[in-house]
Amino acid sequence: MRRRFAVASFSLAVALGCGTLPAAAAAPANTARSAPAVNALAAPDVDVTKVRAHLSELSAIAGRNGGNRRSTTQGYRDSVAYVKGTLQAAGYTVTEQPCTSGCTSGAGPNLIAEWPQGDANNVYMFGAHLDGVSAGPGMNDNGSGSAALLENALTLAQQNPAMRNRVRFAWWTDEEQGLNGSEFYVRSLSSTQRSRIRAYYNFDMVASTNGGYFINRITTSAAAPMKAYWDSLGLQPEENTEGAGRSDDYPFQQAGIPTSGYAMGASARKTSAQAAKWGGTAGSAYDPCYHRSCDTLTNVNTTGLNRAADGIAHTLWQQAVSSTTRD
Ligand code: DTR
Ligand code: ZN
Ligand code: ZN
Repeated sequence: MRRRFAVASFSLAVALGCGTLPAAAAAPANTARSAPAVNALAAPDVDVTKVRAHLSELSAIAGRNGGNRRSTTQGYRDSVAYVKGTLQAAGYTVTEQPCTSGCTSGAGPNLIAEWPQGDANNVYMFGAHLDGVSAGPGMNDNGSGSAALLENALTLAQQNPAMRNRVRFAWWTDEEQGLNGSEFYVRSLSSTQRSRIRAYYNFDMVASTNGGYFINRITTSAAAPMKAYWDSLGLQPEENTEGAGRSDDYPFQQAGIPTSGYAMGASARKTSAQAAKWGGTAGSAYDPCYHRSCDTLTNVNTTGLNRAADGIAHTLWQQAVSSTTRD
């Protein structure tokens, strides 16, 4: 029944162009003696309208708090309260981790939410920084990653599939002041806890208005499901060279944990070859409002945001949701 659903949703997804990608769709039907499918269950579509609704909440929070969500401000603490309350309402147990060393004085906490099913010895983490800079509301940087992740967590809870592995979500504090929240988190883990994290996926600026389709460490096996999804949409993704070492995947990478993630780019300029394949303006920044007051709700590329949100779901389902077994 699940498998029929997966196949049916695949054709529907292709027809709608929303690209749900079940790994087993290409497998021949008559494979009774072969190994079980790795994952026959397709990820659901993540509703980009709902992702945008989370962004609107974060925008309103900035508006009530002097126009920004910097880690040391009430705008950040209200952002934490919004994400936390929304997750709790969906059934998550959510932990605030105060950053007690290495963070800016007065920085708010990291927020960690784990879906309590699947093998706790195999953890797949998905993270985004929730803080912004003081110049503006931080809608692309990084309301986009934060909101895409939140709607994925809600979608997982709502679907409640049988789980093979553990999924843990994180919203980081104080990234803009030096990757401090994520670095504190990685340092707070014992070596055993670190060794259980099979991969960490980062989402920082996934809705740049003149963006490209970038994947961190694109040739690694951790990146494979992220790349497979964007490949299935024909996006021809490239390595995220601009963002290397500049976001919250870096402390995980330094600790020897496989990392990947999506990004659409910051202040670097789009090349003419990139404009030819992705559209947009060659010679202009991927995000012309990077760290500026104009990083508002109008500075959000909804198409890119949708493709990131759906690719996160694809990766999460591939890595952690149970496969359907064959006879
Ligand atoms: N961590 C980003 C910095 C950043 C710079 N270039 C890129 C490219 C892709 C993603 C992120 C970045 C920030 O928060 O400002
Ligand atoms: Zn950022
Ligand atoms: Zn930034």
